[in-house]
Amino acid sequence: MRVDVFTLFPEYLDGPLGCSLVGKARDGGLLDVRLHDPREFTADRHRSVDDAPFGGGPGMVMAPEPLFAAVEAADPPRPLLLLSPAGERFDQARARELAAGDGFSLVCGRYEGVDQRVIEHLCDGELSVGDYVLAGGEAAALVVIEAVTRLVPGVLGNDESSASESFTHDLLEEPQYTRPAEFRGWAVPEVLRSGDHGRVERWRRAAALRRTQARRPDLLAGRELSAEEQALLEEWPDEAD
Ligand code: JF5
Repeated sequence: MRVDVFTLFPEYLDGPLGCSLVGKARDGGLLDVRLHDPREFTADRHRSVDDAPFGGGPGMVMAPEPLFAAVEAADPPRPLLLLSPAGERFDQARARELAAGDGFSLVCGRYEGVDQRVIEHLCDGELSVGDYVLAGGEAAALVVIEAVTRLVPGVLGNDESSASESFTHDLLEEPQYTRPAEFRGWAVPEVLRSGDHGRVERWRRAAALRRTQARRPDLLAGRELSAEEQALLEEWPDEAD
């Protein structure tokens, strides 16, 4: 998987992209991340990457020339996506789509915005990681890269562990516990220590379902609970949290 990132602050991304799961995927040759700085494609004495908006108003707009030049020099994998609050929401389904290809690229917006011709004639689309405004697209790019990387085949030690997780079956995760069985008087649910694997699995599914109903009903909206799911909720009526 190749991921090219166009950013005025490559040093902002260097640290996080060298750590943890993403760093290991890069070291293992499963992920090839390339950072490109549009400032290196400026021609003027001041190396300007932004300019005042036509029509007036506060702030600066990222100019098209350095971004076009950086992208044309890199010939990056497509789709080329701009991170911006105006984009389509990035979610697990989008992460799966990007992980299924062999690469994609990200443009990190900065300042008050990006010249519209970059959006219309250079990028293939716009992605948002949520309804808030960041100082720039860099933190959003990290979100996208990490969510996609963990779905790349071979990246997780256990190929099942990403697939078996909640968002793949559109439920939240059930609560998790480890030792000790009792901590400061708070006991781990008895069923998890029962050794009855069938009962444990049913408890987990009931707990995931209850938690999703309580916290994220939007994830269940538009679908009926199956007869089996209704039976699970009746088997464990008190697992709401
Ligand atoms: C940005 C103009 C880009 O703020 C974001 C963002 C929020 N959700 N997803 C991305 O990106 C930076 C700010 C202003 C363009």
